[in-house]
Amino acid sequence: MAIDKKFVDQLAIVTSKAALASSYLVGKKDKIAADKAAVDSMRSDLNNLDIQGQIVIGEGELDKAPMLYIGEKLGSNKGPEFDIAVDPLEGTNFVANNLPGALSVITIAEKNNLFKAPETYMEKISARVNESGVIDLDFTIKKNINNLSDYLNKNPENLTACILDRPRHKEIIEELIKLKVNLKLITDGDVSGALLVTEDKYNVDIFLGIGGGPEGVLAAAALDAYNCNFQGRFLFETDEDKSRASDMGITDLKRKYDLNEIVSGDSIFCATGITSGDLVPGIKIEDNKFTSETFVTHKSSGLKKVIKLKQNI
Ligand code: VTB
Repeated sequence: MAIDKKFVDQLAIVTSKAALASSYLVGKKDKIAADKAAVDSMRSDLNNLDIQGQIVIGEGELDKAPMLYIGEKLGSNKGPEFDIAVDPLEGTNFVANNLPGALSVITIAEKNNLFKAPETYMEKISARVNESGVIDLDFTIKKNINNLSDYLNKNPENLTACILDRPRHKEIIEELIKLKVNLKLITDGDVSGALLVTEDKYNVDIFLGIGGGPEGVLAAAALDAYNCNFQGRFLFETDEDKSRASDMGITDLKRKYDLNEIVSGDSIFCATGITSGDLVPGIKIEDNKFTSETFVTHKSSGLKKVIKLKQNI
């Protein structure tokens, strides 16, 4: 069943207000306070919606996170049942250090349609490709680039790959340089990184590398609305990761998931800019009003746009 479009506007207000709350802490060098401001705002606003929501991706387990913990029920307990994934402040470093690209993010899907991702790393790949077999986590970097180059009818020299700038990506980055692919190295924020493949204007053809698993699930819903390809494979390294995975019912720890195994059915994605970044501009405050810009998608209605709102503080 389709999710009512009214929730797009309601959720864009929720992420806008969380972004505003966090924006007061831009440049204060305090990641925890910036995150807490966004979490508190998001939680109280989600509780005011007429939904029966449950957090499937949040701030962690109950013993570690007092709010927006996995399993927490949200909403007035009237209305449709939703799985909710949140990253109230995606890019805590960006807010703490007053750098571009911080977002406040929510994804919702109908109950039991969002993957309950553990908080581990995930190997990811995405591109604006509408058929399978072009990009694949099991292909070499060379094969992915050559396939994409054929598919998009662009030489590798004219392709741009976005990847988190981390030592763990040394080999991938060296291979991309060898293939003459242009790099877009990001210091953080791979929800935005993955979404830069959605439109030509962002000038990114492929996103790849290892980032957070929860961030992968959040981005998957928006990529689904754009009919982009995405694959993710969780990396369970420690014994604790492995036992958490089995508690969540994951038996094959090396399994590669396609987009529609991560998010299925209808979904809504909202990401409001806190500091201005590639995807959306940040919060602007003037007198007693604030302006927010939110990247939204709604799978069933085909909605994909940036919603600009001016609200009273
Ligand atoms: C990843 C990425 C996020 O933090 O989780 C990253 O998905 C942490 O990676 O978007 P490292 O452990 O390598 O620093 C973000 O960049 C921001 O939360």
